[in-house]
Amino acid sequence: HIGGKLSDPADRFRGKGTTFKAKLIGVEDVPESRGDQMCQEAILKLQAIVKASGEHKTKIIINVSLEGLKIIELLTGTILHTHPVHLISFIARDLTDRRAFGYIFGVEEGKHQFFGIKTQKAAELLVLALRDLFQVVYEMKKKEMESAKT
Ligand code: I3P
Repeated sequence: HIGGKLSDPADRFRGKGTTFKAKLIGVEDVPESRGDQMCQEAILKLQAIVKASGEHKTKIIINVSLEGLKIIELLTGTILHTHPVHLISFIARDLTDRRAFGYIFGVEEGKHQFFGIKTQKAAELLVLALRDLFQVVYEMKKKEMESAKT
């Protein structure tokens, strides 16, 4: 807060945004756009599938910016998924694993996908960053609408 100037919560998400190290547990089609229990079941199922396969989860970088969420393969730098904020309908912590969470992405009308993620540190850090991002994007939209009115 140099010179008493308050930092803008949007700053963290501008430009390249902020990144988190994680692993992709898996992706699954789900019937609804939201629901805590549905997400908990989906993540447990994906964890079980990975475990049974004996394979390592893909290491990823999650980039969080005003553009939304990008899932980037750590080893190759390939962008595996791009998820704009307005198409993310739900975020759920995994109550059985402090390093896991998931979110629902709206692929198209009536088609929803659940992304299960295991973070390197506490999942809460990424979940809170996403909440902040949603708030920031909401405030920006609101300001845009207000200035369009006048
Ligand atoms: C690993 C261990 C790690 C896990 C890793 C497993 O099994 O469970 O905690 O990483 O997953 O292989 P082991 O102890 O038998 O070596 P995460 O905690 O990040 O899930 P991975 O192989 O999918 O990376």
